[in-house]
Amino acid sequence: MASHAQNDISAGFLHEYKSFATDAVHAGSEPEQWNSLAVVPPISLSTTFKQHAPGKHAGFEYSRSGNPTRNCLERAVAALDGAQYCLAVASGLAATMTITHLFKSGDGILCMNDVYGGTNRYFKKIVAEVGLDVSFADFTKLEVLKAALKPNTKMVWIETPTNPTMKVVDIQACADIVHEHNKDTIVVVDNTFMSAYFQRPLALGADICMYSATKYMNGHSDVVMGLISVSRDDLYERLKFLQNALGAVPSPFDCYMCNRGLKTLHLRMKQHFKNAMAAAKFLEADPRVDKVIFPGLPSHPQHELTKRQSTGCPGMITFYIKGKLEHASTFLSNLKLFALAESLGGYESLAEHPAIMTHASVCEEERKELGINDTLIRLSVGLEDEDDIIADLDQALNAAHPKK
Ligand code: P1T
Repeated sequence: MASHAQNDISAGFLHEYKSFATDAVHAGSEPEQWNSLAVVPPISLSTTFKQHAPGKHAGFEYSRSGNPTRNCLERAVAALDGAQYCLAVASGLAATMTITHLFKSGDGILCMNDVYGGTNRYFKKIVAEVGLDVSFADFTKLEVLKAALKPNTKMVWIETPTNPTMKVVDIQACADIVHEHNKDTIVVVDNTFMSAYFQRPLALGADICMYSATKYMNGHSDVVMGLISVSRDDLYERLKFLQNALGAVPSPFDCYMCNRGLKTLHLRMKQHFKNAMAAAKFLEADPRVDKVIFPGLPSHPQHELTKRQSTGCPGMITFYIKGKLEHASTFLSNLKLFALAESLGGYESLAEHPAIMTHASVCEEERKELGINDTLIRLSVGLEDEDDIIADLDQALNAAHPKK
């Protein structure tokens, strides 16, 4: 794929996926699907659908198994992921749960060692307890992944960039290794941080791409949802069965909202990238900061890989503030524009303390190993003016480290 011109922050990254903006605006929302020719998909609240004769219906029976508004969203996301199919579920964790129900007791699940705290908790405290063989490894080292694969490994779970330490995993290289080990082992990529705009895991050899759509895909911090994209017919059929049989489905209203959010995904992500790049450069040059981790910076250990497999970077930055917990706390308590809150990927800037907040459920020893310590701060850089974002970071750093 071609690269961008050198003066653009996207220089060297993959080129934007073809017709992405057009698909974001139109895919799944064709007016011709409605008798009314509604240009904006209606919110279809009916839980049930009339049948002409038993088993003879117009495509919908009962809203858990299928809903017209959900159908619009699912078709839109499939187009944006370059996938054949998508399934919407009630949350990111509901997507993780639905996918994990493809497997049974005794099957092996191998997960990237740094993942969202709730994913770690689900695999360790629920999946492992019901007899699946759960293990974790650092996939940034391909030889570690290779050594960790076992004869019973049925699913490999990649998150990239990882939450919160922003490690970047080579999706294509991992998929090749896993499928060489066993072509039937399912490679899943949690694409929450990147969104469909910046990364297409299915094109890089993954079998399933999933999201917490609560983040960038919806983008407005007003919906909790999960999405699962897939192109293999057999996997889709089984996951569709599970979507209905497990029942963790989203409401039609939330589907409408998420679909609405998708219309501007490309515009939002470009601005997140621009603002985050400016904030990351500011933090990296600041003596009150020990280290900045942002895959868009040349200092990131997998910067070149990020450019090879992504079209850009989202608004996620983590950094280590100089000092101790009290400095991180003072910084976070003094932010004015950034809200101190969990979650990410909305239009508004958020900041949080992973060790105390999003990753509190990860055991202390593991957190230490991963670098989730008292001075680690995670930012979700929003869509405000770049100068205001930087001014807020600067004044909060001043509060933590007053000039003598
Ligand atoms: O919150 P939910 O929609 O269930 O999604 C879970 C989830 C899955 N994967 C990733 C990479 C995530 O970041 C999350 C949720 N994360 C947060 C709430 C957070 O603040 O990191």
